[in-house]
Amino acid sequence: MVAFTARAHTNIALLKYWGKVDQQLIIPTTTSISLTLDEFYTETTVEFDPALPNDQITLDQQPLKEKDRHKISIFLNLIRTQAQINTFARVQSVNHVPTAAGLASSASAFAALAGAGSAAAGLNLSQADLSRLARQGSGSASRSIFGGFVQWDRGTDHQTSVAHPLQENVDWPIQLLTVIVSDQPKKINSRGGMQNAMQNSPFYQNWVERSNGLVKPMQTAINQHDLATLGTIAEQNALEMHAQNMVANPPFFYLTDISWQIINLVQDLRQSGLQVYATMDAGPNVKIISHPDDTPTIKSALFKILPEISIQVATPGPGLTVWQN
Ligand code: 2P0
Repeated sequence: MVAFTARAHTNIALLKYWGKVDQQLIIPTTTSISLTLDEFYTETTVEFDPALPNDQITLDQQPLKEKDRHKISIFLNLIRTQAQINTFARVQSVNHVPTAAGLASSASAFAALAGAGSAAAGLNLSQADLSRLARQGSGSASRSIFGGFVQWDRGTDHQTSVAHPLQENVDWPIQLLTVIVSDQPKKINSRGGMQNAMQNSPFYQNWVERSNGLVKPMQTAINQHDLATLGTIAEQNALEMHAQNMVANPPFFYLTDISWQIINLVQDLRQSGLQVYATMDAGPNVKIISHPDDTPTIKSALFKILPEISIQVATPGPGLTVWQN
């Protein structure tokens, strides 16, 4: 059969997804909003081949570990069922997400796999159907089908839990500076962390209501190119997500003392008049939402307190592209 390749970019949530109503289908408790990033992406080639005795999967030219291979095969089963085929696939994936950046690669990985896998199986899926498919691999992947600002509606079932673009071409100045605090694999993965917060934080339901209440204000900020409001809402939502983890049982923390130093610096810079806002995901790295013109000021302030720190600049990026090899 014919091989197809797909490229999908990572995204960073401005309103977070942090909990599932349905573990199997990955239906979230909240509607989330993200920005797809230009600099970081995954490219994946898939070919179904009747001669293969099992799925053969490599990431960056290395065979995958059994656990990860199993996860990909289960995802390929979704495609095989839909395409009514039972052949195994050769999957070659290359991550252009620097491991040191600690940026989520599961979003770009499953979005690219959905794109290349479905095309290689002969399916001609709409972007919405690709988002529904990618969601079942990893929730945040549903958003990486689209470029720019993207909203994943929590929905109530497989059909309604789907992402759509809010603003595909972002023609106003906004960027994310990722400050790399650690390149070590996280101790608590997102899947386990969000489950613990959901089941054990006494304030979880309140977080869900507050987060869903921020969807409209965030949409308005995006429509109005209002960096200050967008950043304020994103920072508040991120801190509230981390607060759920701190009060879970057992409590757990993704943020380290260095993360807090950076968050404090962001607040100080804001006091001095800069439009800078922090957002943090399931790890210690801090992403600074800012205006590109302020990069030199932010960098020099960061280097003053953390001379060794590494910083990656990321700008708004495109949605999924798929091509035949
Ligand atoms: C997000 N994160 O909205 C949130 C904020 C991390 C913190 O989506 O279990 O890898 O595979 O659906 O998508 C990371 O979680 O989790 C994530 P699964 P996923 O970006």
